[in-house]
Amino acid sequence: MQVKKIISDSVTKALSEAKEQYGDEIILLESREIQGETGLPGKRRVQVTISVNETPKPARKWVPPAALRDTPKEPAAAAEKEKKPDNDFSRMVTDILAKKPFEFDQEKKILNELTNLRQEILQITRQSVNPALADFPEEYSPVYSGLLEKGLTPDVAHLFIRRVYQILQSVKNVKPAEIEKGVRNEMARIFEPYRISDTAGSGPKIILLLGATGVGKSTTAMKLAAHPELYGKKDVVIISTDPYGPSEALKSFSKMNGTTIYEARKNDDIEKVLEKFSDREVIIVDTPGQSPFAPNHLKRLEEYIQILKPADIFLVLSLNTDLKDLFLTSALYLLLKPSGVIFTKFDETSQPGKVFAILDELKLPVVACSEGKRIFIDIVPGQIEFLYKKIFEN
Ligand SMILES: Nc1nc2c(ncn2[C@@H]2O[C@H](COP(=O)(O)OP(=O)(O)O)[C@@H](O)[C@H]2O)c(=O)[nH]1
Ligand SMILES: [Mg+2]
Repeated sequence: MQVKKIISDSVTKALSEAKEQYGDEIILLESREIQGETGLPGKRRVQVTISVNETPKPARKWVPPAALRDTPKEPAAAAEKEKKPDNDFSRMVTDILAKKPFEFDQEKKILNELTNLRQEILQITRQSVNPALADFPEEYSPVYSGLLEKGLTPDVAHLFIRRVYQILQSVKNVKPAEIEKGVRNEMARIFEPYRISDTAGSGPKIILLLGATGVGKSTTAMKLAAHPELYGKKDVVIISTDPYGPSEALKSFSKMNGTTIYEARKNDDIEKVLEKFSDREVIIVDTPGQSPFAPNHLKRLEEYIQILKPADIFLVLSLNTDLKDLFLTSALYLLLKPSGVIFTKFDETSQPGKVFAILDELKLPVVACSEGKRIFIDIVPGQIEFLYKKIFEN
């Protein structure tokens, strides 16, 4: 990414010029009025700072290393097997279960939860979209169908409607609004907002962000550091552990917001963090993007956890991900015992109701919900009202 500045008569004009020049992928980092740029006193001009995605270089065709080129060919079937990634998540979870020792109670509990989770995943996969409607009356069906359309899984939607029916069954001619109100109450029972604790006096509070590549961890780190109801009023340092160094977006955020960004690519650098920033209030550690299934990824993160002993570990989940993958990713990251969850990319899903299926499984409090790229705007602290809006209002 690169940072560019564009001057024009208005923010809208500057942004449309920017889009013309750099395409739709631009991110607005800052806008401000400037004076005197045209030499005409009093003429109002606006300068926008944007970050721009560099055009991706065309991928080079992969050529096997010389040493391998002349080796005799493997039988076709074996070669095919070698190539295929193991995507069978049931097998993957089984593998994790097999690898982890059952020595500690806590570990055991998590692994048992994983086993249950696996059953749940299988159930969801098998479930046809033909719900068992028989055990609530017809007038509940429109609300039930509405929930399915918004991405609630049939079992969670069914659970909500069943409970509402139990409460309202003595009411004659129950209105959709009453059913909806009941469903809202049920949603609030599953959705636990994370409470930001006071950090005063007890040394820096260390927060580690976990999540798959591209889910929005770095963006979330900035959003957490900027939002006044999250950590915006605290003295925050963001630790970038990305092997490629902090992104341009992080650097310009640092300039704009005054937040310190510290680069820690190796474990040695991580060890220095505690000493170097012992006087700060909050240290947000942005972990490197990698597939959660990559070998050693969890091990690496475990090392960070051992060194930093974070007070909080927040799992970042992007809602534009398929529900099965969300479950599987969450199952893996559960091994690192997260203490809260952050949902991103609400603006990129038509199925926000997925959140309830995940929360029903993870039982983690919601720290924040994110719905766009704009650091200072597109985040709200975990509040059920945000979900009500997404599900019941268009
Ligand atoms: N639409 C949308 N984009 C987001 C959101 N959060 C992050 N992004 C974008 O997703 C991309 C990857 O984000 P990044 O923070 O680098 O992900 P990371 O790999 O997890 O650190 C960037 O282009 C972000 O601007 C969000 O809530 N909505
Ligand atoms: Mg990142």
